[in-house]
Amino acid sequence: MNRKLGFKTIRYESVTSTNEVLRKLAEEGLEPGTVVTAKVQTQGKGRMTRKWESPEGGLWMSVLLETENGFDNEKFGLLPLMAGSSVATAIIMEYDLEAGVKWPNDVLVNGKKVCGILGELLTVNEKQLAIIGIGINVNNPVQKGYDFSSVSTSVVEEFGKKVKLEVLENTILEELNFRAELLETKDYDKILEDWRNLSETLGKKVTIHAPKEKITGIAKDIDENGSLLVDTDGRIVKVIVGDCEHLE
Ligand code: BT5
Repeated sequence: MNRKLGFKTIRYESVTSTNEVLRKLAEEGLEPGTVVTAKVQTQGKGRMTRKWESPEGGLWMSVLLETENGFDNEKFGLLPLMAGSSVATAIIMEYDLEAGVKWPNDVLVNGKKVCGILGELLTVNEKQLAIIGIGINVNNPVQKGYDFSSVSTSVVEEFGKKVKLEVLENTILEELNFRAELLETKDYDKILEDWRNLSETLGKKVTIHAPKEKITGIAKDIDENGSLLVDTDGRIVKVIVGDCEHLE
């Protein structure tokens, strides 16, 4: 990694999506390590063309990541995991809240989704880059008024008062830099172990809503590429993509 993530930050009032803006800028030659933030996103993106609600008060940011020796495509699944661990750790450090990670791309506080992560790959001048999009409900309450309200939360609703977005952003970037170094040095085991320690999914009964099937069983572990290993009556099924529903 040539530059530290966050060595430069471009701040916008309002954009469609920080991931989209960062992708455009990256295609025009923006230096890896740059971060894009926006106060509001009008077309925030979730996975699989879903919408991500992004009103003022949340932390909406995207980070352009490059690895010196090229990014190993197989390890793409580690990006949301390392971003999730970074966010959960930052929330614990700053606010002492009960934060943890849910496979594959969520951060929970007190069991509810506070943050979603969207990792994307792109190639610029034959170089593989990755965009890590991080969306956190911070000073924007979400426990009323949305169709996802019953399963989501925000920092302000859990912590009881408004917090400074820059403080959270800086701590997340420090945490993300630490894990990006591990990615660079191919210290994948440490990335996995760190995620396991913060995991709220492992050991639970889950239903995975995969693109073509539904799988129910006990979430046993993650493999070396971040796929979830689910024990369905003694048979281990590997899940690469899907939504995970905690049943307990
Ligand atoms: C995610 O997708 O959780 C990835 C979200 C990534 C958002 C960041 S913000 C910065 C960057 N720029 C972008 O455009 N995106 C990234 P997924 O797991 O598919 O979850 C999407 C689902 O979460 C939606 O279908 C809703 O049900 C729910 N949802 C939408 N907005 C939410 C919010 N603000 N808080 C909690 N849940 C939300």
